[in-house]
Amino acid sequence: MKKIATIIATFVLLLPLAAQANYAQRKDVQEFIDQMVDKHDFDRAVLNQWVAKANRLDGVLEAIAKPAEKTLTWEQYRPIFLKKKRIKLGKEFIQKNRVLLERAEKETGVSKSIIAAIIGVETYYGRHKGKTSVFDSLMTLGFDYPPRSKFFRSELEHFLLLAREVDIDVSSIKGSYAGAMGMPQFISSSYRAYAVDFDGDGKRDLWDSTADVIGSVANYFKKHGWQRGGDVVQRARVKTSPENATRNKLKPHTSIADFRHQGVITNKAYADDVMATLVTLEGDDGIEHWLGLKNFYVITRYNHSALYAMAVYQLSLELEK
Ligand SMILES: [Ca+2]
Repeated sequence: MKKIATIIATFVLLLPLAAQANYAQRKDVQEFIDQMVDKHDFDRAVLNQWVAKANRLDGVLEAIAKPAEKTLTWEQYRPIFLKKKRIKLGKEFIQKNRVLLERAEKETGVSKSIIAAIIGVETYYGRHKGKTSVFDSLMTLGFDYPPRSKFFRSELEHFLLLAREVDIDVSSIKGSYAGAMGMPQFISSSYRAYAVDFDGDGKRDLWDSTADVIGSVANYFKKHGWQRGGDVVQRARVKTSPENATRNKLKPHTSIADFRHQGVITNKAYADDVMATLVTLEGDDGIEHWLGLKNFYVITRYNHSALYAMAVYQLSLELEK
């Protein structure tokens, strides 16, 4: 998603090394506070109290520097998510929540198994929602991680607004090292934009309402262009090395007809003008080629990684068996 990778928290041991950072004394922090007061009418004294207590989390800075999907091959990444236990629990999750999943599927076109697979990959179906203080991690990344400080300061702004909107306590909310929250690991901007109240209790609760989580994941995909019944990927054979096929670009950029001319063939026939991208992965049996279609791209809006999208898709297939 515009949401940051969160899955690595599931297999990287994150030591919550905390350091008092004196954020309240910093000019850039005070400028941020000015903005929250001027733009959103926050109470300056309350903001100052919060930032004075914020910790810089060195473990967060270490984790952000090496996300798993950037360092692992498909061969290493796949077994993490296609584990027997994750498949078994996913089938149970679908069984238990069938009515909700079917309603979401009917309303949005996003299949039960894809919704369940996302929740399974993100948090083991709600079992691992993250243990890092979201406020501390967003302060750390917003003010002590220059490469993405603009993005994380914006997420911090969204987080404070979200806390006010859904009435949660800023200091007690836990999430991933990158500030993703709840069963579906939505970052704050996504929570505000895409979370829905699917059980009709008047609240959007992605921590404890499985209904809201299911409705929100489906809504996220729908809003990002999910095509009902559309393919995600198709295995491809590559006769010669295609010249123009930029590998592992997430967005479909070349038509099926152009791929065919470049020697990229699939067993399934698609219309000539369907757009795709070529995904090349290092699998158990060597190099694998796949054509990624529109729905592949939509999955990568949740996490900008070809490996992530493949893992979600393949888990969804297992959940259908
Ligand atoms: Ca609700």
